[in-house]
Formats: sequence, C-alpha cells, structure tokens
Amino acid sequence: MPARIRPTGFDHPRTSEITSRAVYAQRRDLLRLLAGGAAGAALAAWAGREALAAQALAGTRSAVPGAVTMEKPTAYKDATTYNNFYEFGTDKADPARNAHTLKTRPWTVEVEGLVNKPRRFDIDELLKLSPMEERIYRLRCVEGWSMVIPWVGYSLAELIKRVEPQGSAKYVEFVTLADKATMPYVGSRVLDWPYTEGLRMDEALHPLTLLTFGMYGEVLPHQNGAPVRIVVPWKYGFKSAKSIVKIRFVEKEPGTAWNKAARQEYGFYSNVNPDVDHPRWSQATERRIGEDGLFAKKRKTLLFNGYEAQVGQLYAGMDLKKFY
Ligand SMILES: Nc1nc2c(c(=O)[nH]1)N[C@H]1C(S)=C(S)[C@@H](COP(=O)(O)O)O[C@H]1N2
Ligand SMILES: [Mo]
Repeated sequence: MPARIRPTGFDHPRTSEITSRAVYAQRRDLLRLLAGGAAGAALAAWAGREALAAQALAGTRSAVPGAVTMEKPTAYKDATTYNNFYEFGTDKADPARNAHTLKTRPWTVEVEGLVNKPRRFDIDELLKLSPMEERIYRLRCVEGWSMVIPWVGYSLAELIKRVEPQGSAKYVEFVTLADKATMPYVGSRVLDWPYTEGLRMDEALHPLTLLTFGMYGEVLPHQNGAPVRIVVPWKYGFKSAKSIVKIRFVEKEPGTAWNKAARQEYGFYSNVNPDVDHPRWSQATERRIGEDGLFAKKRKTLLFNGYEAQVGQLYAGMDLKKFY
C-alpha cells in the first residue's frame, strides 16, 4: 500500500508507512543474523551487551489464538514517543525525553508470596526462560487512543508454572521500579509510588497475557517499560505495568495505582468496554495513533478490545458495569 499523501499543517511530522516498514524489516533481519551467529565482528561489537537479549528476541509469530492482529502496526516513532510512563513525567512526550536515565542492567525480578518456589530471577535468566514469540496486539488507553504494536515476549503463564502457585493464590500483583535517583517524577504526588497493578489468577494465566521484553523485533526502549513489562491486550493500557521488579502472588484483590488515585474512575478489572463510560468521558470510540489526520474517522471501541472470543468466558456471569 503506498504511503498516503497527508495534508500539511500538523503539529508534528509522521513517519511514512513505507519508511517505518522498511526500518522494521531491517531490524528483524539484523536480529535474525545475530541469532544465527552469522553476524560479523563489527556487528557483534555493535550489539555489545544487548546481544544476548537480541538473540532471545529473534522469535517467531505466536500461534496463540488471537495473538496476531492483521491490522497495520503503528509507526515505531509514534509507539516510542507517545507514551504514558508517569515515573518520567505526565506529558506524552516526557518518557521518550526523560527515560534515558533508567538503568536496565543489572535487573532482577523477585517472585514471591503464595508460591512453592519463590525465586529471584535475573533479567538474563528471564530472557531465556521460554522461547520468545511476536504478538501483534491492539493497545487501548483509557484516555481514548489506541495503537497496534508488535510485542516480543512469552506468556506470563510460562513463568507462573515454574514457581508453582499455591491453591490460596487468587491474584497476582505487579510492582514496578520506583527509583527517585533515575525517575524524576517518583516522589511527585500524581500517583502513589511504586506503580502497582494486578490481575486475577485466571487472567494472569491466560495465554494472551504477555511477559514482554521487546517490540518491533528489538529490546524494549526505556520509555516502553524496559527491561520487562506486562501487556494485557483486552484491558485498558494502564493494566500493562512497565519496568517490573516484583511479582507477588496473593489471596486478596490487590490495590492498583490508578484505583488508589481515583477509585470511582478506575476499577480493578478495567476491561476495555464501549458500554461502560469513564465517569468523565465516553469509551465508545477511539482514535488510532497515526491516523489522526483531518479526514481520519474515529474507530468504534470493541468489547474486550476485540479479544472477546479469547477472553469473554473469563467474565461469564459477571456484571461488567459493577466490576469495571
Ligand atoms: N510503571 C508504569 N507502567 C505503566 C504506566 C505508568 O505510568 N507507569 N502507564 C500505563 C498506561 S496508562 C499505558 S496506556 C501504557 C502505555 O504503554 P506504552 O507507552 O508502551 O504504549 O503503560 C502503562 N504502564
Ligand atoms: Mo493509559
């Protein structure tokens, strides 16, 4: 499909479809080279300490039902410069501008709570725990915009299996890094730090819930939650916690950052639902980032962000207006 000629006068330029696709293809080729050991010395030097991670990321397309949407991925530039990562500022451009200070090595993820095998994983162990796959998911923010992103990771269930949750473990809590030295907004009053999130155990075990290490065939850029984040495609974006340092198995529904900040506005479930409005705005439609030109139509938001066939049964019989 040729790049559409866009009317001028936008506040910022957009990467053309063709350019972003070519760049994306090149990155994937590079990763394949690295994985196949065919890379020359110069390339190996370039890869430096990212080499290990890159090898792990040369994954295949996922076979999990619903894991690969045919929709056009959002331009890499947009997906990495229009972010929510409040530890680095509240403006969409802040994370790309400020997250260079994040230190992603060394990094450990502590897995604790109601499990038979609590364990601290080094990030390099996590990268090798299970084969990586590419998932192309829609991401829908509660603010009314959406993107399509090719993520790289493996099902969170792979990690969960290995730590053997006990019968009493009903929820999983994710705790993210809160480091004042490297995250300028930690300490500010916008949120209660650290940013935490949670899932019910069956949601956490669902194969679509992705433990994510990369996007567009590369390791995650800092602003997208390096070195490891969760992506839950049928829930509003804020459920997908970035830069995770702790995964805790608990009996009671855990508190979550946005629920603590505004209880009436952000519930625990936060399933994408066009029929349940945010108290201050409708959730019936969304704006796809990269399509916000003069003639772009808003898209209709889909129940469970379009993943109803895969996840609808998790909520059978639940009143989704009450459990929002
Ligand atoms: N630690 C942390 N994780 C976070 C957030 C945050 O502020 N801090 N924002 C959330 C929100 S509101 C969204 S929409 C997604 C955005 O992910 P993206 O920037 O990779 O698109 O990250 C989520 N994860
Ligand atoms: Mo969001």
